[in-house]
Amino acid sequence: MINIVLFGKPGAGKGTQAEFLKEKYKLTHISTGDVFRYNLKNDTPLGKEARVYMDAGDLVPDELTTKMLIDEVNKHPETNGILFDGYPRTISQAEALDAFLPTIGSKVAATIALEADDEILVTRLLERGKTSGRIDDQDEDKIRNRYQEYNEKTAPLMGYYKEQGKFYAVNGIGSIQEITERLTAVIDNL
Ligand code: B4P
Repeated sequence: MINIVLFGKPGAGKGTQAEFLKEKYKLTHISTGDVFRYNLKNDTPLGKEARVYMDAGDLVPDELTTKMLIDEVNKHPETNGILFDGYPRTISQAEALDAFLPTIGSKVAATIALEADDEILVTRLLERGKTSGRIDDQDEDKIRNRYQEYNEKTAPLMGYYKEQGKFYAVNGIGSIQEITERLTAVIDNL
């Protein structure tokens, strides 16, 4: 199993790139944002709990997110590997993943960050907000709050994975295809 964590600020292109990488490497793509949005749409108990955080641009509490993530991974026992998109987003989530994966005989192979400037990303998200229907993409204050959450809670993960010798960064600005090529160059050398 080769497990890859796609890392980056909101709107960095994790979901966009995951669509290509999952095909190329035959990986199971798990986007915590997508799983939450599915639950929101279907008004499940999990969706009801997550909605208030997501709509405000806050992170959903770790315990709820990690339980959901583990349930998703356990749905794919035969997989070649998992492409984690949007998880972990806190040190506590990273520790939970490092505790869980060995229980299924696995580990994180690499964490790859898509790097991009905040101002470009805010513009991307506002643009997506015109058509996505996502409340968290439609209001600049909520978008800025997502960057604050990232800086406080998610950015420290870079140090966490650097200490493990598993951190790689690629330039997230360019055409979608150029960025896919940068990511595959990293994965092919793992
Ligand atoms: P996510 O769904 O993970 O969303 P994201 O940060 O918006 O996006 P991503 O980086 O995947 O960007 P995308 O490819 O779509 O999270 C949403 C919320 O869910 C969080 O705020 C939180 O509340 C909750 N949540 C999720 N995971 C959690 C966790 N682990 N813990 C706690 N809470 C959690 O790209 C964005 C836009 O840019 C698109 O419109 C795309 O078309 C465009 N784009 C992409 N690449 C481009 C390029 N190269 N050039 C130009 N535009 C590009």
